[in-house]
Amino acid sequence: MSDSPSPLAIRTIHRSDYQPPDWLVETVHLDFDLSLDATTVSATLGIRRNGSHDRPLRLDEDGAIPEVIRVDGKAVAYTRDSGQLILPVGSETATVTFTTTIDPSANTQLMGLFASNGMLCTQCEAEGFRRIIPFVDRPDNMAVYTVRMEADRAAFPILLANGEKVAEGDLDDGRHFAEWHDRWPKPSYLFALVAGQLVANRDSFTTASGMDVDLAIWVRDGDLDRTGHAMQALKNSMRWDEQVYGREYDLPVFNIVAVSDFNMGAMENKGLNIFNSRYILADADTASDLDFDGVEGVVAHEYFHNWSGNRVTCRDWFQLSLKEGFTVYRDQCFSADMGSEAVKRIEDVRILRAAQFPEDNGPLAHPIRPDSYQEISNFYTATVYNKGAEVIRMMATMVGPKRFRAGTDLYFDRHDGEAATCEDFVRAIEEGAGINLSQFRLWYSQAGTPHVTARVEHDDASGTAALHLTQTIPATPGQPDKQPMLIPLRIAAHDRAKNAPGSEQLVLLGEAEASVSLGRFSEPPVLSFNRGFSAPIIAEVARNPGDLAWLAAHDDDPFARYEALQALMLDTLVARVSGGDASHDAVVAAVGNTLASWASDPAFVAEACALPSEAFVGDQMLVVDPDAIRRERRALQRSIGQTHEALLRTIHAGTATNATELSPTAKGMRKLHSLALMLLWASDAADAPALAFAQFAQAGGMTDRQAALGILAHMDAPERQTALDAFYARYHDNQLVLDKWFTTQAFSLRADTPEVVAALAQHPDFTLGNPNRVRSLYGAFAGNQASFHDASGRGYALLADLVIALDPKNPQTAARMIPPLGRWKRFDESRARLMREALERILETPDLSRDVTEQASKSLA
Ligand code: 0A1
Ligand code: ZN
Repeated sequence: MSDSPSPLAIRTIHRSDYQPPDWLVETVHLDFDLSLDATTVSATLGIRRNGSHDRPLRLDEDGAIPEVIRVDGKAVAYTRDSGQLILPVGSETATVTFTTTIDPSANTQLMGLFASNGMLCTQCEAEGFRRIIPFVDRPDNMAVYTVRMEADRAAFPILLANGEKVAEGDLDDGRHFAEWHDRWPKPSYLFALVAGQLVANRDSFTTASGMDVDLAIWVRDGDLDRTGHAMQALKNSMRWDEQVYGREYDLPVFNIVAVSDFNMGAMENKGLNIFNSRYILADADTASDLDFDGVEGVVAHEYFHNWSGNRVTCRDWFQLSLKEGFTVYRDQCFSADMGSEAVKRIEDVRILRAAQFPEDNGPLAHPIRPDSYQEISNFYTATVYNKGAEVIRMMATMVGPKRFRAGTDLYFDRHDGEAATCEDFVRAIEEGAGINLSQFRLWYSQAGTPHVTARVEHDDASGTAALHLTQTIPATPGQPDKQPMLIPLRIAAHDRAKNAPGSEQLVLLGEAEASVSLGRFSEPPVLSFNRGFSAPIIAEVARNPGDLAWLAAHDDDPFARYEALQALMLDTLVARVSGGDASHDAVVAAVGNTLASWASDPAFVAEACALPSEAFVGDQMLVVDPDAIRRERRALQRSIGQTHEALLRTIHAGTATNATELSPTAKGMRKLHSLALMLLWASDAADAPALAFAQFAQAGGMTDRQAALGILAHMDAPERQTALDAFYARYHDNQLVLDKWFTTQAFSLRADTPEVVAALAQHPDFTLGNPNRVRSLYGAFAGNQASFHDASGRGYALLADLVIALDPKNPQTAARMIPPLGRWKRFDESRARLMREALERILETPDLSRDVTEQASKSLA
C-alpha cells in the first residue's frame, strides 16, 4: 500500500525541487457509474506535452489502477514507480482513456470518493483525486471538466458535480443520469461530486453585474430547518466580497452539501462546496453562539476561496498559505464586519495563541511557506492558516485599506486563471500598494514567534520619553539562526496624569534593536503596545500592575484594554505558580472595575474578565506545572468570585435576557451570563450547583444550556449526573449535539477525567468512523491541560492507543492527534519521559501511515 510505507521509504518533498509538469491534462471527461461499493469511472483525458522534451507521461496514483490504458485508442504498456504510472507518449497531444473501479464504502480515510450515511461524496484536496483515477494530480495542472454520473434513482436521486448541469434524464431499470460541466479550468483538488438522498434549502442571489445565481444548501431530510443561518451567511459573504474586494461570483449555480463524516471543516470545490455538517446545521435548540459563528465563518471562508484559491490557485502545496492565509484573513474581516470587530479580534488572537504559538515553539514548527514535507495533509496547520492570516493582516496594516485593495486588485487581475506563488502575492501587493516588502518576506521563510521587548525611558530633565525595542526570533527545527523581521507595531503613549489617550503611531521595527521617540511627557507615559495585536509576536513589556490596571480601564483600543487585564491576571498567576505569593488584590480590583460596566458592553466585559486558559499560563513557563496552574487559576477565580459575589449575582440575573437573538449585544449577554455563573461556582457559593442546574434546565437555547452543563461537569454535586443524563436523553439522536456531551465530560476539571474519557471511549455512541466524534472526545481531552498531563501518564497512553487504533482507518485524522504529545520538552522529566514513551510506542507500530510516521518522528526529535 502506498500509504503504509516503512519509515525509510518515506520521501521528503522539497520546495526548491519544484519543476513544472512534463505533461498537462487540459480536458477531463469522467463517466461515473455510481454505487456504494463498486463505482466505475471511465476517464478520457486530453493531454499536451508541456515544453520540448521526450519524457514519458507520469500519472499519480493511489489505489485506483486501470487494467488497460489507451493512448489515442491503442493500449499501451505502462510501468509503476513510487506512486506513479509511467506511459510512453510519442505525439505532442493525445487522448488517454481508461476505466477504474473503486469501493467507496471501504474508504474509511474519507479521501477520494467515499460513502457517508448512504450518500456518496468526494474529498480531493490535497491528493485525493488520484484515489479516483490516475492523474497529473497537482495544483498547477488546470483542466476543464465534464462529468457524467449514472446511478439508481431511488438510492441516489440527487446527482451533483462542479459547474452547471447540462443534461439529465431517466434510464432503464430505475436508473438516471446527470451531466455537469465546469467552464472554469481548475486543479484536480477542486473536483467534487455528490450523489444521495438530499433535500435543498434554495435561495437566489443577484450579483453586482446582474447575474442571477441559484443557491442551494443540500442536507438530509429532517435537517432543512437548520440551514437558515448558513444560507444567510452565504448571501452576506457574496455581497461582502463584491463590496470589499470587488469580486463577484462567476457561475449561475452555487451548491453546498453537508456531510457527517468529514476530516476537516469544509472544502471549497468549485461551485460545489462540501461541508462537515457541523459548519452548516444550526438552530437555537442545538447550536451555541460559538457554533453559529463557526457556521458563518466557515461558509464565508469557503465562499471566499472562489477567488482566493479557485480563480487564483496555488502552484504547489508549499504555497498553501497563499490561499489559506489570505482566505482566513478575509473571513476574519467578514465576521468582524458582521458582528463586533473588537470581540472578533480578541477571539482570533486567542485562537492564534492557543493553537499556533505552541506549534511555532515546538518540534513541528515550520514557516507559513514550508520548505519540505513528507505528507502534505500534515501541513494544514494553524501556522499556514492562522499565522498566514496574520502575515496578510500586517501587510494590510502597513499600507491601509485603500492601498491594500489596490494590491489585491492587481493580484487577482494579474493571476486570474493561474496557479500562483506566495511570492506572486507579495509582489502584487508591493506594486499595487506601493510598498517595499523585501525584508517583510522573511515572514514567509522564518518559523518561530518573534519576541519583542519594549521599555519606556523617560528623561525628567528634557521632559521627553523614548521607547526602546528589541526583537529576537527563537531557533526552530532546521533554522538555528534568524534575521530580524519587519514588525509593524501599533503603539500609543498615554499621559496618565492628564488621563488622556495618546495618539497612535505605527512603528516599523526592522532591526534587532531600535529606539523611537514618544514625544514630550512630564511623567513617564503608559505604553499601549501592539494595539489590535498588529503583529503576531510575544511582547515582553516591563509593566507594573498599576499601569496595567489603568490601561484596562482607560485605553482607547479595546484589544489593548483586554490585553492589559489579561496581562495582569497572567503575571499574577505565573508568579504564584512559580512559588511566589503575589497578591490577588490588583486583579480582583481591576476585574471588579471592568465588571462594573457590564451592562453597556457585555461582550467585551465577558472577554476581558475570563481568565487566561491553563494552557496559556503554561506557555509562559519554562517548565509547565499543570497541577499548580490548575490550583492557582481556580484560587484566583475564587478570589474574584468571593469579592464580587453580589455583583456577579446581579450580572447573572441581569443577563438572562434573550436566549436566542444573534446580535453582538445578545451574544455578549449570554457569554457574560455564563462567566458570572462560572465565577460564582469558583467562589464556592453553596447554591452554585442549584444555580447552574437552573440555568441548564431553564435554558432557552443551546448557549446557556451547554455552558451550564460545562460548569456542572466540574462539580461533585448530584446535579452533575442528572444534567448529563438529561442532556443525553434529549439529544442522543442528534450526532452534533451528542459530540458536545462527549466534549463536556472530556473538558471536566475533575480529577477522574482520564478514567471518564477511557470509559467514554467504550461508550456505544463512540466510534472511530466519525472524525467529529473522535475530536469531540480525544481532541477536547488533549486540550484539558492538567487532566491530559495527569502525572500517571494515563492521558498520554490513551492518546497513543487512539492514534494506533485510528491510523489504519483514517491516518489523516490520527496524525492530527499527535502534536500534544510533542510538547514533552516543556514538561518535567517524568512527564517528558512518559510522553516520549507514548510517541515511541506509536512509532513501533507496524505498517504505520506516512501521516502518523512524519508527525510522531518529528515530535520525538
Ligand atoms: N481547503 C479547505 C481545507 C481542507 C483541506 C483538506 C481536506 O481534506 C480532508 C479538506 C479540507 C479549507 O481551507 O477550507
Ligand atoms: Zn481554506
